Amino acid sequence: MILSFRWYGPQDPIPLAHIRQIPGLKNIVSAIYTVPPGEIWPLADLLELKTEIESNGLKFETVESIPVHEDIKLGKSTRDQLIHNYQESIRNCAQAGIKVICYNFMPVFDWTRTDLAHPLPDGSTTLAYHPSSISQPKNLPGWDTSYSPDHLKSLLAEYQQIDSEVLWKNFAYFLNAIVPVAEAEGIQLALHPDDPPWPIFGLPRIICTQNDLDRAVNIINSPANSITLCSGSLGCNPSNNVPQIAHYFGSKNRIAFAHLRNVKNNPDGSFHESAHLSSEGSLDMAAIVKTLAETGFTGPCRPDHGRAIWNEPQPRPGYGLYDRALGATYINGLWEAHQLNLQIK
Ligand code: DNO
Repeated sequence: MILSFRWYGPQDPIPLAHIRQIPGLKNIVSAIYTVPPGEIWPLADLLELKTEIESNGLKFETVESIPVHEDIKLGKSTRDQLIHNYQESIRNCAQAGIKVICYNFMPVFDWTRTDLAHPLPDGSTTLAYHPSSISQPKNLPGWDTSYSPDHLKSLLAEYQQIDSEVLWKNFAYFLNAIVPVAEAEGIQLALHPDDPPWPIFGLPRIICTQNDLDRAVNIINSPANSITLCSGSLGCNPSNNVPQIAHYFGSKNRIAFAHLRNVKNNPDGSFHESAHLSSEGSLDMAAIVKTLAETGFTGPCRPDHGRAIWNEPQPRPGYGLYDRALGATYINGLWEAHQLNLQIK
């Protein structure tokens, strides 16, 4: 496991020098945020980012995410040019030393919450989701892509024609074009599950369960076609057994990237993102890390969203330094314990 941390590039208020002070932290997960979705990520931009990260004593080997243009998901005639551009971005990433590229196939919206500052009893705030408050589509500040109200309206109208099987078909078309390129370039693509893992605003969501992930990795049976094990995204549906999912894909060697965070699920279908510690939420984080250790996971792993604590300003909700750093040290502890355990066995 390579302990990693997401950083939003030079515009991120968190200095790389501070991230480096997290014990055991070696790698940065980042992206080119200045290029619109669908366009080629220039090699020069990737190299510039890499140089900045390396000059702070860290490595840049994981990209999260190269956004997939909506025309690809919609299967429009423009998709071939856009897929060609995606292939070029993969090639440029490989030239810059990237080994893992995370991406998702969620129509229009990336991760979605209804409350960005849900108060917890300890005085911290966190991201939360309540089914009854999910009415109006809104762009969230943490997303890599956001749309103007008019663009959003026309996109939602276009998706009226797309059901989940059409989306699967368009996804397979995309994978068939990009996986061979990734494979040739020595890159692992890491499909991120949908968050939350159910349809929202009447839009289909197809990467929600172990079966969905399995269908995806079987479209092309190659380690280049792997997944991101995101405990929080999968875990907010209590019927997803995250340790079991980790075991299933870990044993097949198809987990290229791990996002570790905890969620507290409530009987009414609402959830909030708790502190990483198992006892704070609904997920058995120790079991998840143990499974990754036992199945020989060697890829990048990052703490995911954190709460807002110690009055830290969070221009990007969930992506402050303090609570994610606590999450990182917790992951370190779990990992060390399991490594020790494996040696003793
Ligand atoms: C949430 C993240 C997601 C993730 C993308 C991957 O904070 O885990 O935004 O980056 O869905 O493509």
